[in-house]
Amino acid sequence: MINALSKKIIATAILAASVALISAPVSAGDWKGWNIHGKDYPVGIGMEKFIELASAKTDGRVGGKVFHGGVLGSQGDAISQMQLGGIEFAGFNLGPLGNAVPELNVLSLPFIFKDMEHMHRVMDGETGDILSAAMRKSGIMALSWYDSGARSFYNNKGVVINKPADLKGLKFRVMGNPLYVDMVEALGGNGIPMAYSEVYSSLKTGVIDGAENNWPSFESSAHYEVAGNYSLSQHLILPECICVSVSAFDALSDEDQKSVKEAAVASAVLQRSEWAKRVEVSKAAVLKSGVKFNEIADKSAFQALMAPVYEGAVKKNPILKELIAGIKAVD
Ligand code: BDP
Repeated sequence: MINALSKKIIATAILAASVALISAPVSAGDWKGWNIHGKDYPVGIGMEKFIELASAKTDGRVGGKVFHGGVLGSQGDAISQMQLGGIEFAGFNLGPLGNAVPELNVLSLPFIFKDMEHMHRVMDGETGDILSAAMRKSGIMALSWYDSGARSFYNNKGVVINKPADLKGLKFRVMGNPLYVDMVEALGGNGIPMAYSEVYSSLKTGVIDGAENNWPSFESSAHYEVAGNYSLSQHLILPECICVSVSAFDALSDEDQKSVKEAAVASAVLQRSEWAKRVEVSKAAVLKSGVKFNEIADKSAFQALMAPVYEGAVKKNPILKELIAGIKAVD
């Protein structure tokens, strides 16, 4: 198994190699894909399907290999690599991508979506198109949206979270986006940004008291082995994407671009159904292991505390105001 340090060394070497390669664009038949999860995780299954279909539909003019398990580095590394031309496609979470594309931060506003179906309607509608267009400017484009469920808090202190005061004084790992630090602080806890690969050992050694994620990641990362309480706050419903590098995509013929887009859309249909199944499987496995789980009957106290997070985000990026209104206007 590759540890965090070797991953970092590999990522740095790959980043250096990518920079060296900028002047020599990769052939479209040799695309490199980044995935933080394992091959059998819904994102991995979707990405394999994407590249298989892309190859079939373009008679092999587009093709490549998915590097699973985060061996190409963290998402932050992978975003830079894609912008530099070292990675051509990826299954990115749109949360940390907000650092590169401010418009995407609208998705990281806690409780912005009512549920998964609402998120789908928004992402498959006008807001999704606006966000896609904004992403292109960063050199990264979304070809289709993947599911990543709803994120909830878990901890290793035996705390059953029912109200914001229950987070008081606890250190929760968050993904790399300052909005998440603001979110946890507004609830009374401490938000600690940290790479995904470091969370398991940090929970185990007590560097952090908890983290937040969906059922499948809570299970596949084995965090449930070292954090025995899961409280269903569902504070973030963050979509993911099949993203490609704009320069790699633009180098394709119109016909191949269309085929690659179709491959991504078809892979998303598969990924979403795999996702729904995996949620149930992961939840059952985690509960069977003895993790204590609680629903939170009334989330209004959590939601009320988010007002300053929204205000701060809009102040920093006024464009978010319109995007929030766009999402609220979708039923
Ligand atoms: C998972 C996402 C993955 C993130 C991870 C995290 O699928 O993209 O990197 O959470 O918490 O749910 O970092």
